[in-house]
Amino acid sequence: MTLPDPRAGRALVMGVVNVTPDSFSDGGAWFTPEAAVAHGRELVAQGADLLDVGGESTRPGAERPSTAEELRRVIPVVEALSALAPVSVDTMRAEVAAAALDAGAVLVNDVSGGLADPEMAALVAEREVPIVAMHWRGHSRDMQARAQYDDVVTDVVRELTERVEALAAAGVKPDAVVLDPGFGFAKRAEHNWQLLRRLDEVVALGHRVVVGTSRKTFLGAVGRTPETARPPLERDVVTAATTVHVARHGVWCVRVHDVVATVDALDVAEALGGLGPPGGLR
Ligand code: PMM
Repeated sequence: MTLPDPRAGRALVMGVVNVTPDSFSDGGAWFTPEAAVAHGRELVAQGADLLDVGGESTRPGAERPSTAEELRRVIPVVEALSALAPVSVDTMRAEVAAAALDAGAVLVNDVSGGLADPEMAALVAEREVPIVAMHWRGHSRDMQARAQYDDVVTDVVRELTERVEALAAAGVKPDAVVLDPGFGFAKRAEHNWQLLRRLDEVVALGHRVVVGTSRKTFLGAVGRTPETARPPLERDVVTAATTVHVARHGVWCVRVHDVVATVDALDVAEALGGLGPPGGLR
């Protein structure tokens, strides 16, 4: 399996397969390997272009699993799903990424952009695979304390640029670096909205861009009071509304839980006309 190229004006759909007992968005529903593989198969049938398999929950406040536990969760699922679709591995650990690449993964999705594990950049360079470098300021346990910005978009663009430079210094080619502004990671609601409004400034860096707004807390809250905020499983319609927006601003890929709603949203975005072909950005 290789990573697909999107057709002009259409973002790719990355379906989320969380093999975790405690993800905020789908709370352990696919925790056994059998359930995770069945879920991945269903997402592909619904139109996912690639599958993102992760074994560490990054919800605010989450504790980390051990490396052995993360490997145990992720590797059998990567192996099985790689026969069906291109797979990315959602991990901050080089050891897990290496084992997942051996098991068939074609993309490393590191929410820390190489910051959490000093071995990650060298691994990705050596294996010549693309890496998603997300904007990140520290582990989930206490990340919301780091949601301090002068201007969130300017600060995220600067910190992502520093990641690109650090990865390049380790030998990762610039066109192998996919950027992600990191919605919900060390960000309060207003920061996430600013990043959505000014997404063009991230796209203008000239890299492929992934966006992961799916079921995030700020979408639960939009238009509601704290008492009436939507729970995670009721956030797919508001997520799809953001998908129309980001797809029209030239993102390469959206990372989502609800593939059916996302394909619908991308049909609308495509009919409206995107602002640039995602495939042409590299
Ligand atoms: N969000 C989560 C996990 N992995 N990866 C990328 N590239 N971007 C994201 O925004 C992102 C991610 C957390 O969400 P989940 O618990 O629903 O998987």
